[in-house]
Amino acid sequence: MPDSYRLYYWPQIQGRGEFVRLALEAGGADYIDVARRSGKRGGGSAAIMKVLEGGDPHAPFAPPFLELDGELISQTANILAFLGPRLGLVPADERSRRRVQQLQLLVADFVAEAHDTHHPLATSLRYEEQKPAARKNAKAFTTLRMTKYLGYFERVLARNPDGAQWLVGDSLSYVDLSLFQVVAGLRFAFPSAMKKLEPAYPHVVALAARVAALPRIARYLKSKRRIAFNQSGIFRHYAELDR
Ligand SMILES: N[C@@H](CCC(=O)N[C@@H](CS)C(=O)NCC(=O)O)C(=O)O
Repeated sequence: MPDSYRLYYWPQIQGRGEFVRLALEAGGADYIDVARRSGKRGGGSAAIMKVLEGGDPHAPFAPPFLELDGELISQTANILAFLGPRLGLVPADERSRRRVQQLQLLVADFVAEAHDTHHPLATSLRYEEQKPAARKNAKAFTTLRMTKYLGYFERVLARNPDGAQWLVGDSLSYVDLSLFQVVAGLRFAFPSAMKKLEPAYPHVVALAARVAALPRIARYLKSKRRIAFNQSGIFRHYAELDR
């Protein structure tokens, strides 16, 4: 029996761990969400800290990270590039795989900017300590950056020579799952901005619906394994930032 994948991510939030969870779920992988186990069963944030501070020469800088057969693999996009071929979530040819990864790195940039709307000055400061800057940042994000990123993904889909169903080629890849997650996060964080913007990005909206309807993903989204969006994650809803 091969080992189960062991995912390590903060147990209270979807965060960047969610991009990995979605791939594991869509690929039907056998995995353990280590930190979501009880402390008694070796879970909780302590499980993450134990690895980070345990002295392994390849210990990651931060979660999410994946453990398999004693190897620790970190960086969200890198974890997905590792999982993609194993879980059937990338096309077979190298060129397409590079394109999937390029788009995944763009998702990472998009996610970092979404995070910075509520933490524009410093991640270490509380939101309440950076509210005026957050307002300015969120305004620029919702009017200029969201439109630029969503517009780009819309064009990638519309111009896909294999049809506009998926971002690369003619089948689902991990970056489709990630774009779904970004759309879900933006809907939670900026419902009013998204309501206005969505009609301009019909292919992106359709892709998000297509991913949500995949049988394994639909089951996962209804399950307890899917943590609800909340005010501690990357995507947070502050009404004053969604004007
Ligand atoms: N580039 C990394 C970023 C990892 C990251 O920022 N992890 C956050 C949670 S989403 C964290 O715990 N960071 C701790 C820190 O930066 O000190 C990735 O994509 O995985």
